[in-house]
Amino acid sequence: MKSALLIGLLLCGVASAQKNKEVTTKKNQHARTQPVGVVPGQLIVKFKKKGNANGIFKQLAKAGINLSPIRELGDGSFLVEFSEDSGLSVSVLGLDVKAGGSALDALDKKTRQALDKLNKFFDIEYAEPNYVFKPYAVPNDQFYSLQWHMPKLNLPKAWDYTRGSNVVVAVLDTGQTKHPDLMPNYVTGFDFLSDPKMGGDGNGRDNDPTDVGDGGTCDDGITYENSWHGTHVDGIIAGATNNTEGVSGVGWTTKIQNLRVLGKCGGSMADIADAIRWAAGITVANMIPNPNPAKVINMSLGAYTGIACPITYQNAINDAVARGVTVVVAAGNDGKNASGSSPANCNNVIAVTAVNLNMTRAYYGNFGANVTLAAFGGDTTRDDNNDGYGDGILSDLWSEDGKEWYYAFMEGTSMATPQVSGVVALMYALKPKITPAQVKDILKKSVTVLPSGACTQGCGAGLLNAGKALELTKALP
Ligand SMILES: [Ca+2]
Ligand SMILES: [Ca+2]
Ligand SMILES: [Ca+2]
Repeated sequence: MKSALLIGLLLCGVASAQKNKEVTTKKNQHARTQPVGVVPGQLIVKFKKKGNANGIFKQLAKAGINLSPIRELGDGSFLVEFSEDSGLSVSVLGLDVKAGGSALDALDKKTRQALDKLNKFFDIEYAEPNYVFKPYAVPNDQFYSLQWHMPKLNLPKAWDYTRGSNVVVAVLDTGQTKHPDLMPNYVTGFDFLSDPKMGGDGNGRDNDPTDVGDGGTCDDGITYENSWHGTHVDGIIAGATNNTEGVSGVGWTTKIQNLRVLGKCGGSMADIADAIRWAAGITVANMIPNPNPAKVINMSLGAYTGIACPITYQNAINDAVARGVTVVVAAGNDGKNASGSSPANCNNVIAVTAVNLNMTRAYYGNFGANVTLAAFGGDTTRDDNNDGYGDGILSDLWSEDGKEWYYAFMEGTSMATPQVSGVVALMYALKPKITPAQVKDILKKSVTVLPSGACTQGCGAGLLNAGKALELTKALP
């Protein structure tokens, strides 16, 4: 009998499972606006006296400030164009408004000086930039307001860059379900479980990645309930968004490829290694080629092995990364150093640990030098935001018997990892040629630094910052 390394789910439990119709329907947040830039080459100017605008434009020109009116606005001010020699220059996305600062502080020095000059001019009541206001893309999904992790990850800003463009994320997990808030974003997956006992679907590998449940009594003598773990992970990445139902995903049009590698009592590394390669579009023996190769692989799975990364894992991961695929893995829920947790301790991966709503390391989150960064895993025993629910991550789920779909808060590095995978998919959507090395570099550079003392044992570079990551991605050549 060959021994197989069994990989368990990094699942920390379900706190408050809610049935669809019974969840408190809080009002959605309204789209907020704030100045995010200015129209280049334009200002709004108001003169003190009405009726002599042409004369004042001429006087300004004599002083070296060439303004030409585009139109008069309703309050008697003028929208004007200025020529470059007037010393005014700003770009649309050039404003980096600091906390406590203003958009004016964020203008470049030359423009500030020119505005000051105009504002001191005797006949001018005021001159100001023509700000660009944009709605933060806030989706209309029913329970978006309970998804506290979304704004805290700066996702609305990321959605101003892209909401996805059909980038495929392969989710190596328990398989897919017919959850209505998820199905629109599926592409063809596969059932990689070669052991029919683990699969529970009467056969070995087949082309139906349906999650038939992973409950049962295992070698440890414990009887596990069906987890529907893959469904919850899928929803975090790409729950059908802006459809007025349920939750929102990190990517609005990101595609999910469910590769079923976890069944009853877990899944084997050999199956997982095959799934990693197939996801990346690499030929796998006795398998049809993947019709929709993925750019991102999400593995909210692992085990505390206490050993170095197994070679089988490392080789499969290396092959996928060599194909330009980014591999995102959970750091594990052992509350220990991730150096003993695989695949988090493999090279070439992005390993994700979990923090609470208050940005301190979650009690279960693995830590240490192998961790790349943190995202929100939450803690369902706390309610720091006083919304009446434990502070987990809200996503799609089913009742234990698989008969009723609903939405539920869960916690774990399993929930933090798909937040990173979802953002990585947005990065690929914006720059399809981005490399895994660039992805990792940008994720680390763009983090929100954790508060002092929040993770003394090491949560990597800090907390995932989606908006900043997309901004840096946009700036790539
Ligand atoms: Ca099967
Ligand atoms: Ca939805
Ligand atoms: Ca709460």
